Amino acid sequence: MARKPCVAIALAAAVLAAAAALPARSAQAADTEVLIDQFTFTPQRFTVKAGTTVTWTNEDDVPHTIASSSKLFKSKALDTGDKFSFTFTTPGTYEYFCSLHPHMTGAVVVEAASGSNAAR
Ligand SMILES: [Cu+2]
Repeated sequence: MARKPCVAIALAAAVLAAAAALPARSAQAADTEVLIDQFTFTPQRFTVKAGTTVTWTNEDDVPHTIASSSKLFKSKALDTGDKFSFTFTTPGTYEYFCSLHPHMTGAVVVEAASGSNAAR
C-alpha cells in the first residue's frame, strides 16, 4: 500500500518534468532554423537578434556545408538529416555559402539584442 503514493508522486514528477521540458523546446524553436533543400538555403537571408542560435539542417540528398565568407564558422559536410548550429553574438551581416557548391549562398543579419530602437 505504501508504494502507491510513491508511484503517484513519480508519475506526477514525470508529468511535471515533461511539462517543464515543453516550454524549453519551444524557446529553442524560436531560434532560427535554416533548411537546405534543392541546393538552396531557406530562408536565404533573414534578421535575428544577437545571441540567437541558427541551426541549419540538410534536407537534401547530397552533402552540403555552411561556410562563413569571413571564415567565422564552417561546418563539416552535412549528410542528409545532419545539423549545424552557430550562435551569433555580434551584430553584423554574415554571408555564408556551401563550400561544395559555392553558388549556394545565404546571409544572416544580426542586430543588437537590446537598444535595437536606437539602431533604427
Ligand atoms: Cu552544397
